[in-house]
Amino acid sequence: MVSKKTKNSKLKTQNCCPIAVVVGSDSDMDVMQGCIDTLFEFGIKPVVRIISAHRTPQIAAEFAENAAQSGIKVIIAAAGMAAHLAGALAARTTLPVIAVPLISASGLEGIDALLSTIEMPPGVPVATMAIGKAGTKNAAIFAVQILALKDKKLAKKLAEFKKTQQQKVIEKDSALQ
Ligand code: C2R
Repeated sequence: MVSKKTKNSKLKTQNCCPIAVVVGSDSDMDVMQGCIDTLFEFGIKPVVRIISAHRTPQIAAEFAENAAQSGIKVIIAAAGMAAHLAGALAARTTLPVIAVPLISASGLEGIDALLSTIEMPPGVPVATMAIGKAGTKNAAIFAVQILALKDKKLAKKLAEFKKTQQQKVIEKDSALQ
């Protein structure tokens, strides 16, 4: 029998944290903070996990298999080097998976991560963003865009974000004239 407490905490999880940010290593956290900060700007506190398809394959599998049930709607996965994390998660869930290829201290400046992330076989798509910092921010915005399809408040925030972004460029251009 499910106790009232367990039932309530399950419900709580289901209602919170629609976005998960998964990194392959703690060494990815600095750059991925950009993604987390952008989500915060939209009022979203993500679930943040360090999980590796290579080093913790069992945990990666369990995370992906249980993600939808625990209320997650979009997974952002970021890794450097031979970045199989996003693909491995996508293999075990029907949730959309957004990937950010990262530049690792060793490796090939992110090209290694980009190619191992983007070249998914047909049937297991992964939405791959740009390498590094730009990709971390775009992953957050793209995830918000997915959620905004069913969330009018988020859709409004996205429209405001675009407007502000446009305004900033116009102001910089004016300052040059
Ligand atoms: P360490 O700094 O921990 O040695 O990791 C991580 O994302 C990191 O960029 C070096 C790099 O290895 C990456 N990594 C992967 C995976 N797990 C860790 N690409 C994976 O499962 O794909």
